[in-house]
Amino acid sequence: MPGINYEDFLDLDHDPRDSELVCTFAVEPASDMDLEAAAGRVASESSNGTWAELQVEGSITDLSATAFEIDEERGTVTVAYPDALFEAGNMPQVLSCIAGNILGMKAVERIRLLDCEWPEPLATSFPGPQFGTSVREEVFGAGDRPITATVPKPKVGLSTDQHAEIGYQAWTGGLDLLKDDENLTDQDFNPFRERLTESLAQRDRAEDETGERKSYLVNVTADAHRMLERVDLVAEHGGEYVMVDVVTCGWAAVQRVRERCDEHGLAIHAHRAMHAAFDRVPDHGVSMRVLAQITRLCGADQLHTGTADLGKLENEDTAGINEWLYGDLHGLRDVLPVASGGLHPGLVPELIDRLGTNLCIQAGGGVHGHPEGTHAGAKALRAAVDAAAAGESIESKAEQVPELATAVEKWGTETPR
Ligand code: CAP
Ligand code: MG
Repeated sequence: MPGINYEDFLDLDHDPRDSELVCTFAVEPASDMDLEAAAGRVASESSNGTWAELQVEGSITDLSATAFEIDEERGTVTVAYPDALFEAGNMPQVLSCIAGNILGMKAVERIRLLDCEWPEPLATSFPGPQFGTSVREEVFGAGDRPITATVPKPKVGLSTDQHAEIGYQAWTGGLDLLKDDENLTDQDFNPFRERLTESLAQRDRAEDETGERKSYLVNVTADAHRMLERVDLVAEHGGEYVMVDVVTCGWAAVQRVRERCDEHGLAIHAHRAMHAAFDRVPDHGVSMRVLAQITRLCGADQLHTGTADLGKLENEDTAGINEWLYGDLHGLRDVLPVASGGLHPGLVPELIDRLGTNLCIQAGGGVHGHPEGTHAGAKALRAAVDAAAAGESIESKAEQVPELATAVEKWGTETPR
């Protein structure tokens, strides 16, 4: 019977079973409570306990979580959850346990879900990515260089023809991927179906002219039913990818899209707009590390994880998250990290020094803001990536590629804000 005493959810001698999900929380207890008392409440409220005495007839399945590690110095609590608490393959239900009511409970002033260790039964109940980092080779034949992407700017407002023309200029300038921006979906000025067909037509033209593989990250973000219709359209018109704003869409919708993409063999590019609502305040919420884990389990192939603080947006441990995304997860495929946000050619050498080449590098303003326009901006970014991947200095490359010299002259190695 679930303990009505929070102490029933605390056992510092507990040794988690291999089948248990282990979650680490940063916890600041309420002023009238110590960390141990808060720990019992966190384990209780996130599994099967409550505050009131319960009169329950007969036996019930014991699904109680156990707070088994308390680190007073770090201010962390580690909790083990029995496998039977979770519905296999149901990410919303898992999050309703480990990132649900406890984030608002009065027993804590602040609480942040820092990290999860996913046990095999639960992890493998999710599909994971279909391609992961293999897209670099399987889709683009990019060898060991990072693949490159650009998003038309202004982020919304361009017509379909302007959008597709920018794509042509970027692809023929040497970039691999054209990406929709996170808030471009199906608006009157640039409808989804027309943008898809016109951009793919320009993609085909650019492939013919360059002899290189090119692709398009069209944003299918919408309600789940409409997203599936858009995924089908992408497949029908010969696309290789769909882009999903995974946080604003919700994990249930992401799981449905992943199933549909499996049927069509389409890769998923995950944009993380709204993640900062959960992960920016350092001592409360859900870490980007955990959001990346959820995204991998639900099956995205590529995920924005930041620029290791080189770009315009706040980042959390980009390199550490990327390492986790590459690492083994009970045989599930890995994920290709996407570095984006304020990047331009002058930042590429330092970016690759910090994050390596198993990466997608995306630049919007850093391509279209080039003094000679998109095509030159694309040439500059591609040249900077080729040089860094080959261990050549950007200065030496800039002597061969004048567009790169212009970009470096304009932006240097500054981080835009
Ligand atoms: C980048 C971007 C991306 C951000 C998302 C933007 O444009 O298109 O959405 O990179 O942030 O709208 O800002 P720029 P993150 O290249 O012009 O900055 O990658 O951190 O999720
Ligand atoms: Mg954007």
